[in-house]
Parts: sequence; C-alpha cells; structure tokens
Amino acid sequence: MLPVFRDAHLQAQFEQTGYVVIPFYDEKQISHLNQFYRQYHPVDEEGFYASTYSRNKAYRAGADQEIRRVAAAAIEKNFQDIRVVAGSFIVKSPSPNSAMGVHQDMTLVDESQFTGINIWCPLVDLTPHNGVLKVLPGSHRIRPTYRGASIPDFYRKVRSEILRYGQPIYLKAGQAIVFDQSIIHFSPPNLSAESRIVTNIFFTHQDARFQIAYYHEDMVEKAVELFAQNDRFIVDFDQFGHDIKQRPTLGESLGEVPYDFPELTLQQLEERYGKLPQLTPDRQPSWWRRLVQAVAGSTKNQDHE
Ligand SMILES: O=C(O)CCC(=O)C(=O)O
Repeated sequence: MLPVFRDAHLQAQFEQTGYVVIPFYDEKQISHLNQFYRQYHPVDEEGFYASTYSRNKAYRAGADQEIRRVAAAAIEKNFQDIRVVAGSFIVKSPSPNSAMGVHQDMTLVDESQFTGINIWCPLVDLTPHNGVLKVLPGSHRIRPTYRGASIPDFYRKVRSEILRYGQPIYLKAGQAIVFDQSIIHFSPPNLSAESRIVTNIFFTHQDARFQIAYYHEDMVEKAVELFAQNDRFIVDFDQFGHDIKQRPTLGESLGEVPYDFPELTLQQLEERYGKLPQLTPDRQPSWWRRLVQAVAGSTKNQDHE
C-alpha cells in the first residue's frame, strides 16, 4: 500500500497485523469531546449507536466537523498524504444488547490500490466489561473481498470460532487503535454502568476515490455492483442506519464484477491461528453465549463509519 504513516515502523506493523495503537487525545480534548457529545445526547440511544446512523444531518455534520477539528494536530503528527473523510461518535450505552457482531467494515475505496483506515479512540478506559474492541490480527490479509451489508461474508461459517480468536485491545482513554477496515473485528456488549463513547475517524490515501459495493443475489451469475461516491458520501449517505441492505440510491454505478469469495473454513482458521481448546458450556461467559446466538446465521446489518 502507499504509505500513510510518518513512522516507517508503524507503517510496517500496520501492514502486517492490520492495526497499530497510538496516543491520540489529551485529557482536555477527551473532556471537550465528552461535553460536545452530551450537548447533542443528554440521554443516550439504546445499545449500540453511531452518529452516522442519525437521520439528523446537522448532528452528523456537526460531529464530523468537531471531531476532525479536535483531532487535527494528532492526525498531522502521525500521518502523511492522506485525506480525512469523516469523524463520528460510536456509543455503547449500558445494555446486554449493545454487542457488535463479527464483521469487516464495508468497502469504501479501491482496495487493489488503497486502504480504508479507521482511527478508533475511546473517551473512557476500556475493560472486559464496557465494550472493548476485539480484532483478529492479520485477518485483513486473508483474502481480498468486496464488502457491504448486502454481501455475504466469506467467514460466515466460522463466526462463533472467530469470537474466541479475537484479541481485546485494552486502550486507555485517548489512546487509539488505527485499523485497516478489512480486519475482522467485533465488540462485546457494554455491561458497565457508564456509556462507552468512542470517536471514529475514517481516512484514506489522498489519491483514493470512494466506491461502495452492492450484492445482486437475484442475478443468475451472482454479482457485486460498484458505485462511485464523492467526498461528501459518508455524511450525505442516508442509508447507513436504515435501508443499508438496499441498492444504494446515491452515487454512480460503475457496473458489476462477479461475486467470487471462497468461504473461510475452520481448518484454514486453525492453520493460521492455531487450534482452540475445547470450551465447556460452564466456562462460557453469558455475554459470549448471547453474542454467539446473535451472530449465528446473521451478518452485521448496520454498517457505518
Ligand atoms: O465501536 C464498536 O464497538 C465497534 C466499532 C466497529 O466495529 C466499527 O467501527 O466498525
């Protein structure tokens, strides 16, 4: 990929594992962003909620602008030749229903040349109980795909195993994980007493153009249709939180490519990550059992930035 980190070691680590951890906000910035979020949300939404889901464009745009403004110095310090596309809040209010299932983020750029990257930064310390992000290291390299809420995931048969392979990234407030959007990731529910507020900033190389993908399962030759999008896409796209599985109503169709992503098997997963020990039912935490039930046979149905 074209380098985007100023530090060559971070760039190499990012390419190898699909993520790195960096210091990002200081205490003043954390406190400011908390207050900013609270102006819009004196009361949190139920469970998992991203500002990109909101139908309120003023809120989506306001969050975007303020998060970018506050993060500008840290972005400048760490990255080069990039285009910052969107900032958003991702919040998990305390609820057993706030888990985010196993997924990769939707395709947003031409990944044969570029990488879509998230800077995901919590405003609270993460613990095993408040919705820590878990990643499958190196999974961005398993195979190239097009991804989107309408497109079947290539790892759909091994979702429950992936839940066990996931590595928690215990960030302190203000530390960020910078991850390749194609890494497989998920997060357990927030079972603590406080909301887990995160800012997410999506960026890519300055030369990348946006494209999203939609799956035509009704066609005889199953196909993925690509749609070019302009730079306002993430803020302007209304379908994120609502009809994300429908054919996009925004953007210009670039035509179709065949859908051809072989499914990941348990054997392949074990070859990469080693065999898992047997898990007896009494050793399964209750949130894990719920998450397994929730993801069994389903896909992440609300993609977002
Ligand atoms: O905030 C979370 O817990 C999950 C976020 C996530 O999966 C994403 O940004 O794609």
